[in-house]
Amino acid sequence: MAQQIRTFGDPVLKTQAAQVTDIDGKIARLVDDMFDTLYTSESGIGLAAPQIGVQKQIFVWDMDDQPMVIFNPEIVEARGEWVYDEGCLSIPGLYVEMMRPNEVLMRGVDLDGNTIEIEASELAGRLFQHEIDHLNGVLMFDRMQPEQRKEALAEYRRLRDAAAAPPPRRRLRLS
Ligand code: QAP
Ligand code: CO
Repeated sequence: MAQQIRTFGDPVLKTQAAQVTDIDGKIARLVDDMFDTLYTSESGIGLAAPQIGVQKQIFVWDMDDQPMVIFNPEIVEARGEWVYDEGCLSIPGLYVEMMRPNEVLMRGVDLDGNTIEIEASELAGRLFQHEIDHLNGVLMFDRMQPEQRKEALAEYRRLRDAAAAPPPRRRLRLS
């Protein structure tokens, strides 16, 4: 079942997620919920367990109609630099140019419990770094310089408040 996506300000997004020790039926159902939530979202390509309130080291992604999941992921090598307009389902509407390493090597565990390594650059490399940040309680704001953070926070608050505002009142008069 699709779960509610936790947004910036929710304390769960700032916590360190715990390692997954056994991949049982309960974990499989959680992964299903994460995919349901990802596919129910508008244009999401990656989702980490803390974003649905679960403090476990899991993230799912789907960049080209290929559902993927990884447990206990870590970046073991990173090189280069790449600037990208990064977004996050937990910070809806905000996209911020961020510099991060371009090419990464990610190591983790798949659904069968096997250790896997995935090499990626550009969009996929960015996704892996972004989602692993979630598992460590790190959000985009935490990676910004003070100036950029101030500006981005102000912009996000504007977006959020505008989205939460009640619709304008309209009255229909008898003619
Ligand atoms: C993480 O991000 C990511 O603001 C996944 O209104 C970041 O799926 C992957 C989204 C950078 C690659 C590069 C964001 C959807 C989705 C929003 C997402 C929004 C609707 C973000
Ligand atoms: Co995110």
